[in-house]
Amino acid sequence: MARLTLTAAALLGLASCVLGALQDCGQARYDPAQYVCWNNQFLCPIIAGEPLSNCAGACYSKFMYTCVNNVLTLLPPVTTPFTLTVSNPGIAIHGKPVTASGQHWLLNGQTSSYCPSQVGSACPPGTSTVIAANGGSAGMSVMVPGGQQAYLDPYWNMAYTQAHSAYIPPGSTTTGFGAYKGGGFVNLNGNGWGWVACPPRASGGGGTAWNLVAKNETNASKLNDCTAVNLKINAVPSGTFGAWQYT
Ligand SMILES: *[C@@H]1O[C@H](CO)[C@@H](O)[C@H](O)[C@H]1NC(C)=O
Ligand SMILES: CC(=O)N[C@H]1CO[C@H](CO)[C@@H](O)[C@@H]1O
Repeated sequence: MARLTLTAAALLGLASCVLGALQDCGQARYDPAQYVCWNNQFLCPIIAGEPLSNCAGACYSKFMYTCVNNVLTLLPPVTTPFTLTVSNPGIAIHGKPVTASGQHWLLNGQTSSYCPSQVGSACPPGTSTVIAANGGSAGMSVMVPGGQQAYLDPYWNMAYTQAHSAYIPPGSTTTGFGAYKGGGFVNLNGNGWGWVACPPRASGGGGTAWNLVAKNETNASKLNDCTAVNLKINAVPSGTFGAWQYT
């Protein structure tokens, strides 16, 4: 009997503890770890660490939209080159840069670039990864003739072409990227599953760089150890080149 009573008390304690974590939003109860309540009326989910904003009852991401006179409005396209930083306050690489290396965009890595000796001091520093976007496509902001196009490779990692080559593997995706002024770099392919950051593998030769993958319906279940992130656009002046070429 004493034992039963204890168990009941423990269960009650547990129940009130779980309920205690919930909060009220008007008539609804919600978990503040997963939702934000606007005006004690509207619930919006927290996605990639961003509590979505509310525009007259519609939830939106500030990486893509703004709210003008209660109308949800797409941010304008960014017209200058930009760098990107990871945004998700819940993970260690929040605020760290997207870095070009090995013909891929990595997160929190070292930018890899090359400057031919005959160009020498005319080369940009090559230490930061500068990107440019236009009309749904994107490329590296480089001086090398022909440029370096950016694309989603067949595994939905962000990649870029080698200098002096236009080769892109079959099955890659070269369009469908949104780059929003004051917002983010968004993958509009595959129904908006967004970007994920995958931590370095212990067996992957060390290093602090995380991998960037575009999530979609097919690969979502294989990306369980990865965390949703936004890529924040940091505009740089028109005409800024990040490197002669990225390697
Ligand atoms: C999702 O990504 C995988 C690569 O990870 C790709 O093979 C597949 O075609 C993509 N699915 C869609 C619907 O685009
Ligand atoms: C079906 C498919 O291509 N799945 C891929 C999803 O993404 C992970 C991580 O990059 C790959 O390992 C899977 O092969």
